[in-house]
Amino acid sequence: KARFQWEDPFLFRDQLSDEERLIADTAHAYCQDKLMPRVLMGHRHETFDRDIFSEMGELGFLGCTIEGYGCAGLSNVGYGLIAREVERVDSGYRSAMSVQSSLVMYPIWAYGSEAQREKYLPKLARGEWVGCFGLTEPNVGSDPGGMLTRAKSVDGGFVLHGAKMWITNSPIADVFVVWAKLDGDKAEDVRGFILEKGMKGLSAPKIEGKFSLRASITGEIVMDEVFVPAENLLPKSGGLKSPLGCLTKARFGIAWGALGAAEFCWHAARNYTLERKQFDRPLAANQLIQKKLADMQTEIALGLQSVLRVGRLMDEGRATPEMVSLIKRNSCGKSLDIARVARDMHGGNGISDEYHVIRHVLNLEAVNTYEGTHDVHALVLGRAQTGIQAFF
Ligand code: TGC
Ligand code: FAD
Repeated sequence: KARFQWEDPFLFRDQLSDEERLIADTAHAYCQDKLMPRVLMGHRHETFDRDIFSEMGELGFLGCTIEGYGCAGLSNVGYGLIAREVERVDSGYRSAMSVQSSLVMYPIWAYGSEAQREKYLPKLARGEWVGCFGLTEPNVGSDPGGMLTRAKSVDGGFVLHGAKMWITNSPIADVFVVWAKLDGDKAEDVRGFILEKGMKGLSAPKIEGKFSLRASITGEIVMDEVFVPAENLLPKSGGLKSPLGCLTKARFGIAWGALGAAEFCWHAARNYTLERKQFDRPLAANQLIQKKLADMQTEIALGLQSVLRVGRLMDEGRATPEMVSLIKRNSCGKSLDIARVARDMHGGNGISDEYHVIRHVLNLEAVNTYEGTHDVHALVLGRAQTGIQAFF
């Protein structure tokens, strides 16, 4: 007789291959043994442990879908499973990993020359170098086509001038994938450049005082007439579709990751309300509490089916950016709701970082905003079904 598994209602794990289950278990063990013990202090004191990159590199987590160049060559589902386990601990650690993988290694692999791939990918895969991705600017967020950063052609290369804002990993980055407009003001003029730490005129000050993703380091990228040699242009980049193509990869990982954070909050709420007694009985004995747990279980179970489906389609080359907008938006919005409700179910203890739920609430606020806000993805989906552009 089939038995209902409350923690895995649709037998999600059964839908994975043996290799995928091994990936998930390996990632789970690393995250619980090595990341979980660091996160409380990392979040409380706003510090990021640089060793995490080397550890993730050793396990093959970085750029894991790339074949060759020292990368693991996993499926997109494999990448999603890792993101889910990392974000079960903290969205900031998943951020650090997804930027390196999807926003730095992917564009170098997809738009770079063979020489660039060989120079950068193995070191990024080992976590020997840290990368960051500069698209957003102080005055340009949801509308990256309006970027002000310019690249001017000069003898032997380009001179880049401008500023990027809210850049994950930038203060500790060795490699900067930066998007700028070359020779014009149209979206078609957008090109990708690889900058390196130490280039004259390049700096990356840390942004202090974040109340979200505190265990991940975020900064600016300031480019004051930075000379970038011609060989550092990503030769196959061209147009806004190049950075947006990277975002599709990263958003896919976020869609998986956010559900990992939600799962943590759901399990924490269940455990807490089973143990805590008020009015002489466990909180979990109340109908209101059970309804909240049922809602969490439902959204997470449905969400996992959706990310797995899009992952399989991506592995078959049949996924579209709109599918990824749908799951990014759904996972982030639902996970944020779940984390907020779980925080409430913990009562006063819910605001203590020792219970971890408030940290997930704070993190998911940023996760719901970056890589395309919840509403921007609604507009993407609205445009796709009505044919009407509602951004402007
Ligand atoms: P639009 O006309 O829609 O598109 C321009 C060209 O790009 C193509 N395209 C895509 N290609 C691949 N993937 C996607 N997701 C794509 N979306 C669009 C499109 O087909 C077109 O190609 P072509 O050949 O016709 O030129 O462009 P638009 O200017 O109307 O903008 C649309 C919009 C608003 C959806 C887009 O600009 C957008 O996504 N805005 C949100 C910005 C964003 O997500 N920024 C993220 C910055 S990075 C970040 O947050 C990292 S946090 C990571 C972490 O720490 O984990
Ligand atoms: P805005 O675009 O100013 O949006 C503000 C509000 O207006 C939002 O609610 C939005 O939904 C709404 N809005 C915007 N346009 C419309 C419209 N047409 N119709 C209706 N509503 C609209 N960027 C990078 O390039 N690299 C990184 O590594 C990176 N890391 C990040 C890390 C963190 C912690 C954070 C917070 C951000 C990061 N970002 C990064 C930037 C992120 O992608 C942007 O914050 C995001 O795209 C939103 O842009 P914005 O903040 O300028 O908001």
